[in-house]
Amino acid sequence: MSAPDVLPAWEPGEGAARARALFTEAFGGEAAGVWSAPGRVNVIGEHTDYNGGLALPIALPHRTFLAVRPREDRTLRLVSSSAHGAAELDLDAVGPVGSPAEVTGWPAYVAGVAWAMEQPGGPAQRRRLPGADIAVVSCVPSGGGLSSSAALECAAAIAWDEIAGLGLIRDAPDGAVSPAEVDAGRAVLAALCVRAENEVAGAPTGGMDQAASLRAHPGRALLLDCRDGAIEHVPFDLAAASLELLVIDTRAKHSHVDGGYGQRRATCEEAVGVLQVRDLREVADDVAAGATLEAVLERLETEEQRKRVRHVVTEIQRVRDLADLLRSGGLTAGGPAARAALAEMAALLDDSHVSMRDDYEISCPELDLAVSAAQSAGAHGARMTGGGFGGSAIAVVDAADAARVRAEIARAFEDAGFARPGFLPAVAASPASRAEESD
Ligand code: GAF
Repeated sequence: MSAPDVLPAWEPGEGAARARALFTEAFGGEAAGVWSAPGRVNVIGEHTDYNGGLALPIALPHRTFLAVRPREDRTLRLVSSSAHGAAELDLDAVGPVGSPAEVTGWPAYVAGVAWAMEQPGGPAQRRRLPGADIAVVSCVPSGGGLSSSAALECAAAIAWDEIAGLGLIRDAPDGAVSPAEVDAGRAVLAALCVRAENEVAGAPTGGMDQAASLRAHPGRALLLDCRDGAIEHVPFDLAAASLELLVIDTRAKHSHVDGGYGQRRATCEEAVGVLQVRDLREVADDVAAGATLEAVLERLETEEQRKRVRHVVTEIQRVRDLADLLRSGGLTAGGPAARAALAEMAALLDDSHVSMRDDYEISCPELDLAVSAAQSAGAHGARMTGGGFGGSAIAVVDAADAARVRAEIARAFEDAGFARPGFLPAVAASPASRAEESD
């Protein structure tokens, strides 16, 4: 067997240089600037976002770069280095799914952001955005469950913010972890990107991915309260505990425009109606305060509702538990305390996978194999991550052992006759920003 496919993030400066080169080749002349946004990997808290719950993603070092030059008119010309190709559209002819101005395919993620910004109440409602020529390059695997769509939207959002002088992106004082006045503008842009994805691209997703891409902080996981949008940056430095977060792209493709994601969301909404609660977060909070989950489940009408609710409620608690563990610093305490913390983290990740496989029913053979092969190879916990039905899994491994674990997972995939998986070394990286030549 040849060496496993490791998919590193681009070197500093490489993404911006590639985007500028593609821009010049496609449009001639120079881009006015390059803006970039990361993909994300969720550490824990899956399908909790649209239930008002908690999630704990990190921004990946893998980013999407947009080289942009504003235009005098309202034309949007897009070119991508991937197989997605090129597109040209008119910003005055962009509308929601089902309208005569529906936009299909990947351009919807870029044009949709402009559309959302110009809607009533949006930051560009009065001063409409200029058209633009945009060249897109990315090292976020597409269809890998690592939010390549959110990276595209968020990079477009910060580019338009600066080009049109909307003033939502502000610099943080050096070293400060996302002061409220800086985060507020980013939260507004994240909400606009969600609107673009839901209404123009037609994917009924929650808001975790856009929050991670715009509001994350390096070296921290983003504890996101999806009910009120509050965030906390929780320390997430596995290297300090000689650990590594391995992301395994199973290469089983997924899409949230397909029905499975929307069906899960609809069943949660049904359950909310039956239970007469504001959202499933309310149930999770009641259970955390001492109510019995079984008693709640008995009130539901179908076994499907029971399984989906059990996943969401227990998953929200797992997010709380993992955030507590990370805050406690137990992983780096050394000796028995560190071993206990590691065992607790492993149990939370493993339980999360079982819950998604058996109760939420969003796993697939490739994801299950990635998880079981990682566990057999000695991982300290593994789970599928993201929306499911394909995409990626994560495993926490001893850093010194990462190459062996990758090889064992790759061998298991080969033995099963699956496509070769890709492996992404993941650390908690920076949120969306203007890309300097060194980024
Ligand atoms: C996808 C969605 F886009 C997110 O909003 C979230 O629901 C996730 O699946 C599951 O946790 O990434």
